[in-house]
Amino acid sequence: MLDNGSVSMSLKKIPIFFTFDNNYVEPAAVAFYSLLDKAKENVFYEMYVLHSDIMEEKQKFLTDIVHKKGNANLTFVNTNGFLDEFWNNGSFNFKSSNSTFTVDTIVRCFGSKFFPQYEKIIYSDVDVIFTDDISALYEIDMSEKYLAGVKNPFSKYSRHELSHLKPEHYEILKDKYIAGGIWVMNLKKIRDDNLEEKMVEVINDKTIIKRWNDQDIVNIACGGKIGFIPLNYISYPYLIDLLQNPKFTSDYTREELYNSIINPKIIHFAASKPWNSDPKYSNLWWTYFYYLGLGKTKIFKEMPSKEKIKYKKYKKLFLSSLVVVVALICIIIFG
Ligand SMILES: [Mn+2]
Repeated sequence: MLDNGSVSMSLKKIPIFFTFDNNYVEPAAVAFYSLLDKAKENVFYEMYVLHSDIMEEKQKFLTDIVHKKGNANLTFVNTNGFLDEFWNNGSFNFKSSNSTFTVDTIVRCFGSKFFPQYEKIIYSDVDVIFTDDISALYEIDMSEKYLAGVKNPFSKYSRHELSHLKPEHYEILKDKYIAGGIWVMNLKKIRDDNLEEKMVEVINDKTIIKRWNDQDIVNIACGGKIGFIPLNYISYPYLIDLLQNPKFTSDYTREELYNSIINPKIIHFAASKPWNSDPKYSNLWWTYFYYLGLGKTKIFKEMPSKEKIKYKKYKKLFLSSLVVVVALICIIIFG
């Protein structure tokens, strides 16, 4: 029977995967809920988590959140042992100022190994809040490209960001280096050209410094066969402050930079996280956190609380005033 003139919208099934460890389950819950909450009505996500240690009860907890929204499936894929042969070869940068890199960080480069059923997939970090539907990502033209991502808006301004690259890699990547956070992966082309082998070569090559780990691996291996997605798919909370600096330059136009803040699709807490610092949009993140009834876990315990950060500031101020006072007393006494 005809549906009386109403156009039935066909359901768009979109595969998307995430990689994180047991400590990141709570941030992942915020990310998952916001993704599904902002999804258009005709979008259904096939969600996957590649992991090595997420506990059963936490898997159930995330699955319940996804089922409550009803517009997605969630599957956990255990990756234990996958990277054993080269994980401890010392070529990774395990710590940055705000985050720790785990085996799960590198696994995300190898989506093609875990999802033979797909020709294309979206990858996303979980230190994010989705603030809009992102299904248009799945439609972008990927021909001749291995990966599409957001071009790093800071590499022109902070030249040291790419200073670790070998000259031959820098030459190819200086205008093309994509950030982590959100990627569209052309799994078919990655498999057809055996990019996986190239990535393993990059990992094993001790002369290649992997300062940004997963990002360096894919950027170097792809050799510039990369597509770009708009900057509002990674709205950086601290970009607005940088824009106030007259010396700030970027490959993006002023309009694109501001648009990424005014119309964000994904807010990415790439540097400071709401749980260890107080970046912009932290309130929105904590609102999701409390709404979902999330509890504190290891990452929250290890990170300094807001109070401790404030206390540290005052301690510094106190100590520097003390030095000044002592210096003044010395000048008075000893002339
Ligand atoms: Mn991130």
